[in-house]
Amino acid sequence: MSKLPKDFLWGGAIAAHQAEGGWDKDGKGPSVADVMVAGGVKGYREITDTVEADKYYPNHEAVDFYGHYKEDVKLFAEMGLKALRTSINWSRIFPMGDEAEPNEAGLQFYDDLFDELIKYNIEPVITLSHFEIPLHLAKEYGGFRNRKVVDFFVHFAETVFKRYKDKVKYWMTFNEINNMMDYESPVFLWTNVGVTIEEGENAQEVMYTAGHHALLASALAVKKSKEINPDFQIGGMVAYVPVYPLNSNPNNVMLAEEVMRMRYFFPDVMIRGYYPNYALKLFEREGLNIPILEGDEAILSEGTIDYLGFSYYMSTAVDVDSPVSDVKKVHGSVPHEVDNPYTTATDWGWTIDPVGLRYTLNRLYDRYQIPLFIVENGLGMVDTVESDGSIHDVPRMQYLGDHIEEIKKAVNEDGVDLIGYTPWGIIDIVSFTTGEMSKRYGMIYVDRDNDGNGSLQRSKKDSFYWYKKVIATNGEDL
Ligand code: BGP
Repeated sequence: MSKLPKDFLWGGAIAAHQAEGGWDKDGKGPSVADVMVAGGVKGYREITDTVEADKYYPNHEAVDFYGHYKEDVKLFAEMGLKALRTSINWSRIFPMGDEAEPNEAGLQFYDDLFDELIKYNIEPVITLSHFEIPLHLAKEYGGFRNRKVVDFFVHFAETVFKRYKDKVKYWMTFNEINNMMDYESPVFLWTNVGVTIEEGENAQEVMYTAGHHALLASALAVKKSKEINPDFQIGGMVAYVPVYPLNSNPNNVMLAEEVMRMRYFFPDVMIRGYYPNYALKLFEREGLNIPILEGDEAILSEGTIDYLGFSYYMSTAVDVDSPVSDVKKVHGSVPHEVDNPYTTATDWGWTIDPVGLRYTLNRLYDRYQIPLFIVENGLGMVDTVESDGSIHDVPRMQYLGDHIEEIKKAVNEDGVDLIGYTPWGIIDIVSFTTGEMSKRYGMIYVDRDNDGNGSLQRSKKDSFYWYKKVIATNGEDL
């Protein structure tokens, strides 16, 4: 079987708020992530709107990538990474979010990080907003429900595009921009667009309003980027959880298609440059008053993205004959969601479905015909440190190997145009949904527990050596 392209970007992914720590260091302001306490083992974390002295906030120190980045980048280079995906912590650059002038110390940190990566020929792949909106923008402006925040985002984007125009080629605007469509789970609206729903508000209308403003912000940032460096590649990023009909009942096939709009709506607008009819019909049917102003359509059509990044962890299934479940499954409340008897699941209930990744690559490439980038995929699991310090994370290597096999089929047999693969949590970091450290994704172990105890010492898991070999053989030796 033919190999993956020789310039395939094998990498790893983290996010500022889950890795850096230094939450208030060198002028950084609080972000929406800094007021989220842990949710307890396998529990969804709660959001508060301030930092309370007697509570533990996992993201405040995280795994101190802020202080350890040189050591960590050296380890990434030893693995042979060709790319590292991370985010620029917005509130490190603009502590309140609405300032005119940026925080130079924040800009300097990312200059130093990118220089370290480039020293080892590791391509930075940078997300502008990975759940790190300045807390001030959320509390004082209401986040992206307020159109003013569009301008603050574009100012942030322009500032970092100009500062790093010769160091960063690949960018993404909003991480998992579609998470907000699960607006019944406060954590997703809060982290995606800094929005909370007030008593008596129409949550769907607020969500689509904030979503429209985020789409405008993304499009304006894309257009601005090309004025700064026409070689920039600006992507969007969506959480993609394919929805299967449980059986061949045509009503299940149609239900799955309708639920898939939770994955398609945002990329449809970001790639095609206009609202799909199914959304306009929904607004009309539900009487949603979305502030799409004169000139917005031109903004959207002139700021379409160059590639689509996406996260893939799991798939799910629906059956119209099962009750409409109001139990929140992960990554999106799906009506009539049922377990798929043909897939297994992780200890956190995320289904394990490698074939679903090939299916996803085909669905997205057929729909959009633009380059794709798998910027998150991985297995959250509990790792055991043996008495000799070794960590035999066989399930993680199995999971990743099975998914890479499907990636190779999608590229070599189906002809999907795929830029690269950056498995999530290349180093152990704080879980986004639960705030735990025990839900580990990394190939590098970090001595840190759910309560913030530990030396932060890094050590290599078996998967560190395994992935090094995978990259060296361009995915041939799994
Ligand atoms: C995605 C986020 C990532 C990451 C991942 C794993 O939704 O984009 O930030 O956290 O989920 O989720 P968790 O860390 O909760 O296991």
